[in-house]
This record gives sequence, C-alpha cells and structure tokens, in this order.
Amino acid sequence: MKIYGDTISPFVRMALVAAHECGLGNKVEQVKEAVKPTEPNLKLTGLSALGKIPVLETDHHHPIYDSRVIIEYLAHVAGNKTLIPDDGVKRFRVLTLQALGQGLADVAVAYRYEVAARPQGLQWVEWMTRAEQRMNTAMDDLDKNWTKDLGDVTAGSVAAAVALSYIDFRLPDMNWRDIRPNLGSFHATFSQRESMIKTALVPK
Ligand SMILES: N[C@@H](CCC(=O)N[C@@H](CS)C(=O)NCC(=O)O)C(=O)O
Repeated sequence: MKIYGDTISPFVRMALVAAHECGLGNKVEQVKEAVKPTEPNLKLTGLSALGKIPVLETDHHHPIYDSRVIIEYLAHVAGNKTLIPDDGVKRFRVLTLQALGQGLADVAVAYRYEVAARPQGLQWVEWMTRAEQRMNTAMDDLDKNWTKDLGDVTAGSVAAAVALSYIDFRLPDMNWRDIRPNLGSFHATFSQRESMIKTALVPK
C-alpha cells in the first residue's frame, strides 16, 4: 500500500508513525506529494475529492482518508488492538485524546499558513491571537489531564506527540515546554520510539 504526502504534514506523519507502531512500516510505501493551500494537486484530487494529504491507496487501489480513518485501517489490517482499543471506556478516551492532538495540529497548520502563506498585509491578527490561545489551552489540558493516557502507545498519544513535534518544527517560539513539565517529559520519551525516529522531520 502507499501513503501519499510529506511528513512535514503532521497528519501524514501520524499515519506513518501508526504504520510503524502496527508493524506495517515496511508494507507502506511513502509517495512524497506536496500540497499548496491555493492550488489543487491533480494526482491527489484523483484519489480524494478534498485533495488533502495523507491519502492511503490500498493494495487493491482503493483510496482511504483522512488520517484518522487511515490509522483505523492500518490497525485493522495489522490486527492491532492497542492503537484504538475495543473496550468502550478506553476506546472513547483514546479517540478523544486523538481528537485533541489532531485539533492541536489543525490549529498549528492553519496558523502556519496564516504566517507563511497568506500574502503580507492580509493576516488577521485577532484570529492569530485566538489560535495561539487555542494551542496553549490544548497543551495545558494535555499537560494536566492526560498524563496517564499519554503513557500508552495509542492513536491518541501518537497524535499528541506528532502535533508537538510539528509545533517544535514550525512554531519554535511557542516554547511550550517551559511551563508544562509532564508534557515535556512525555514528548521526550515518545520521541525516542523507533516510529518517531524513522519519520523524524529534517530541516530543509
Ligand atoms: N483532517 C485531515 C487534515 C489533513 C490536512 O489538513 N492536510 C493538509 C496538510 S497538513 C493539506 O493537505 N493541506 C492542503 C490543502 O488544504 O489544500 C487529516 O487528518 O488527514
């Protein structure tokens, strides 16, 4: 199977980290596709009407997206029951943590587009202030209320770790560790996993 997209996208990286965690790292070929917020990538729009990355193409050429569905598909193929547990209480706790990590990544990516891609003079300062606040409250919540859950390797902890790495890479001035010791220690430990090392971002 193939995953389209570049690991600079936190959503692509989440899918690839999950593939490694499921033991499918060497069954997934990464096809590097770049996307721009203002232009369609025709190869991607042939696979997904939304034209976003990641898209997974199965061995039978069926496209699957978005990253959450890809992760569920990979866990299903691998017979992995820990990334997204079946048990009701654990399952919805993990899925909520995943939504929190993915939501943090969503805001960080939109913020990056606002800073780096939107033409000078068109930035919306109030929106940026709210986005910074939203990233900070999400990270406060992760630091205070999710430490135990972050101790397990799940779709939730993968989403949180990758979102934080994306913030380190694109928004280093956020200095999020300074006041969040639990989260800092989670991220330091999780980043040592082979799945994270194999998908690590390299400055260009
Ligand atoms: N909810 C989607 C989000 C995917 C997404 O936003 N991808 C971005 C890259 S980080 C993208 O493809 N942007 C291109 C565009 O907006 O046209 C997922 O989890 O896969």
